[in-house]
Amino acid sequence: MLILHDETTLLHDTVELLGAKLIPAQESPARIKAIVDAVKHSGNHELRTISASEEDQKTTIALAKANHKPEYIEHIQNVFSQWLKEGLVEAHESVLPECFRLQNVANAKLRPPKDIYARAGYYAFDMSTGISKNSWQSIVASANLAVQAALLMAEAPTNSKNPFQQNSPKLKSVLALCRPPGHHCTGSQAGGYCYLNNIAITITTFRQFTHSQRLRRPSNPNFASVSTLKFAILDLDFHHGNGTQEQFYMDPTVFYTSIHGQDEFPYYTGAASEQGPSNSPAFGTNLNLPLKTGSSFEEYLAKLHIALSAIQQFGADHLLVSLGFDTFHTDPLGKFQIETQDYKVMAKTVRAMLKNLPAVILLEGGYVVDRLGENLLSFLAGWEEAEGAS
Ligand code: SP5
Ligand code: ZN
Repeated sequence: MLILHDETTLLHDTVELLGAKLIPAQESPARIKAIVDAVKHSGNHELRTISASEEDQKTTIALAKANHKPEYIEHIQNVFSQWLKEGLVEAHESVLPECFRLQNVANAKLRPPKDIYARAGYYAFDMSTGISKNSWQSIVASANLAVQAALLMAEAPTNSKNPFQQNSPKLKSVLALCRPPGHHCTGSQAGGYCYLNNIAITITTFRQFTHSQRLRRPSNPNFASVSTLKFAILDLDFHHGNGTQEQFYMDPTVFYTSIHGQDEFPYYTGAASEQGPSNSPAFGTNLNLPLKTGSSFEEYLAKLHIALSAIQQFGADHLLVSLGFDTFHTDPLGKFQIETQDYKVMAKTVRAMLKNLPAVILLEGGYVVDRLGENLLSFLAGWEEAEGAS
């Protein structure tokens, strides 16, 4: 498997309020280090370590604006230095919110508070999503990995007349080691360790690329057929991807399905009744499969089959996987009975049922640092077994 990584994703280092304790965030740089070490040690995969150029960063931020409000992006980018300047935070500390959005009957239209200290609460929905000195660099590097993954897939030779390209095998799948993760943040609120929605940015990149290609080469017959791309998102993180669901809830061209802990974080979303807006073409393009905490892998697989059949029925052009390892049986934030060897079966099941769909896999959660490497390798072994080595 081609695996994309950027060392800048390791800079983000923050705190979270868990229960009543302020602790170093469980979403830590050590997670990625552990995965990278395991991948290198295995020798079975192509690890490509990249570094976002200034141009890449600009492009990524421009693409992110299709999914996030510009003032939210500006806030995430600048709040740390603003707080530092005002003496509200020290260089080694993190911005954390104090007072959240409060919808009220007298003032139906919400506006960001003037107070810079209070504004952190306007642009967040929890206290697991601190912003440290270098967070912004990691956030952009993470989203850029998603952008680069999409570009690689979009550029993979298809029916090219170029003989050199015809000989190179078509890229079927790519994994991006995104950190911080993305599936919880909405268009204007960070949460659940997420700041920019990497999956949404991948989809924007595919669309943008296809669009610009069409403009540049309007006579190319291939582009007419891909101009209305359909995407399927399979969310395998233990938590419901509320942010991703929200981004595409009204969009009939994007199918979102998630298997997640029932009544777990983020608590207010993830019910099976959330199927898309009724009386709309997008109705039925959202499929939530909540699973009771403590469920076995067999129970998980039954839900996975439902998700995969639904994706087959939808008929997507691209598969996007939100991959979390917080489904692991000892995860501090997850509560399923899934073990290392099960990830192989899980991935094989996915790839066997969706064999021909070009796939972008993005890392989300997973907090048992010293088991992350073997869990990922197990997943990749199953994926590649079903895909057939190439
Ligand atoms: C990407 C991802 O996996 N984000 C998950 C963030 C979950 N954070 C909140 C978990 C709340 C757990 N509550 C524990 C209460 C004290 N034991
Ligand atoms: Zn999670």
